[in-house]
Amino acid sequence: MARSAIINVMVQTAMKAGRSLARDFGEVQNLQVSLKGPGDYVSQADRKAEEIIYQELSRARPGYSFLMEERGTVPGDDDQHRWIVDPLDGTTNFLHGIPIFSISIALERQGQIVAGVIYNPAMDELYTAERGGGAFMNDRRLRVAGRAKLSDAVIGTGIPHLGRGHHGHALIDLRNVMGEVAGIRRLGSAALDLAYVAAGRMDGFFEDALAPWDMAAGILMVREAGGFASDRDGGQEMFDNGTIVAGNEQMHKSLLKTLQQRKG
Ligand code: 2AM
Ligand code: CA
Repeated sequence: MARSAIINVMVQTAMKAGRSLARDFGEVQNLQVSLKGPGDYVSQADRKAEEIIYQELSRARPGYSFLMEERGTVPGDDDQHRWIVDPLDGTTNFLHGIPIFSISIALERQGQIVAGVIYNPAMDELYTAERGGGAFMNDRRLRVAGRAKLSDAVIGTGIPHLGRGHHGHALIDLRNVMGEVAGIRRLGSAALDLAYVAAGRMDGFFEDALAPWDMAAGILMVREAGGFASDRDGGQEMFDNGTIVAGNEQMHKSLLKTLQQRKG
């Protein structure tokens, strides 16, 4: 399958940062757990990956602005284009030697996500999507799962990082959804959760308190695989309110309805 120039740039970048993460992940698995633990080491791995991505993308497309997890906003001369980057999504998994983490890179043009790449270096799974061009995993075309009933569905979610004792809302959502579905999965990388929905591995996904870099590439991935993604009110303010609900058309609708049982 021929990839477009922009997807090529994003793939090369994600693979390069992925090699760096994979090396550091190997080390994490070998690290003696010292008093400090591998935490500092992991934030270094994170920053190193972000630096690679920043350098590669700035060189390939000078002037584009950035929104990155570690650096935050980096303005550019080109006000039409913005990279939205998470250099390491699934940090807690990475820290614990669990191979479920990813690099997420999205490109926004005039406020619209037009390309997305999500790469899990530990499993060597590369997800790509371009607006209007479909979604792929390692060049295989992706399609969201076809299940229509919530009772048959495996649904992914995440527990928002709000600190101990602040999970009341998440627990209510979880109870409401668990009452209706076949199973719940909690992977720990929102970008990969969305890629898994695109790949039909999970029938849907919902989470609150996410940042744009956790979901930008994944939203496009789901849509280009024929699915739907919105905020929990059914609107398109995911980046503003940090909520997301995704799945095939029926699943997305049913999940929205189930989540509406919690008001406020
Ligand atoms: P991260 O690994 O890049 O931090 C898991 O439910 C999802 O929540 C992951 O995508 C994770 O991204 C994200 N997340 C958001 N805020 C977080 C925080 N403060 N600590 C850890 N994960 C966070
Ligand atoms: Ca993240």
